[in-house]
Amino acid sequence: MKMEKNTRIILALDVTTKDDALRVVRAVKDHVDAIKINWPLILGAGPEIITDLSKVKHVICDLKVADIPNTNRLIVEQAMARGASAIICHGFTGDDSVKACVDAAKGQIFVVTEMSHPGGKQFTAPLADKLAAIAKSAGARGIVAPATRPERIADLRRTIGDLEIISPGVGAQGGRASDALKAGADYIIVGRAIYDAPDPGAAARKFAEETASVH
Ligand code: NUP
Repeated sequence: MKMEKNTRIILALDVTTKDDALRVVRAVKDHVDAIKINWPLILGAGPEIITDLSKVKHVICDLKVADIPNTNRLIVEQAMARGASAIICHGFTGDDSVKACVDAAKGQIFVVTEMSHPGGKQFTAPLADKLAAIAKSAGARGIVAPATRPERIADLRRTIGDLEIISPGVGAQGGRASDALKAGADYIIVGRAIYDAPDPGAAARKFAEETASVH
């Protein structure tokens, strides 16, 4: 399934049961372009959840794949076979490991650069430009860059040219959707601020109004 670019919101669906996942997706599906799932949901609901959700939306598996090339290839092949449209991998493992992911996903890979949490400044920030350069040279689809530090989104954009930027850290981590988009993100990633809201549908609609106001 192709990833739309309407609201430019990717839901980070870090709930841990299938029931919760389907309840949130039902409420927000008209306001988000894709669903990103991570280990909490895959371990809680089982990997079949990838296939279930892929019938509703483009699914990005945030597996943060970080191994030797052969193991990376095996992981990515399994996720793609279950219906993932794209996978997130780490870049610190080196260009051969990233290339193995890119080949196995036919290009549909996002590489983590500088991470959005405070600890992301420790090790990932000093390497972020190199990680972005690896994404570009390996033929990845894009990078993950922090909405909590929008100025870094703009810096990393200079390294990657027209690759896509998906940006977590909006809401619960303190970043703002409009700042991330203005800095050059293609999509924002929002988790707790939507799925933990008393009315996830209304919360997603509110973010969609904000993203619509940024051109
Ligand atoms: O640097 C990163 N920061 C980050 O928060 C890279 C990520 N992949 N994420 C993920 O984005 C994180 O694992 C979670 O799934 C989501 C953010 O969720 P929230 O802070 O909006 O709840």
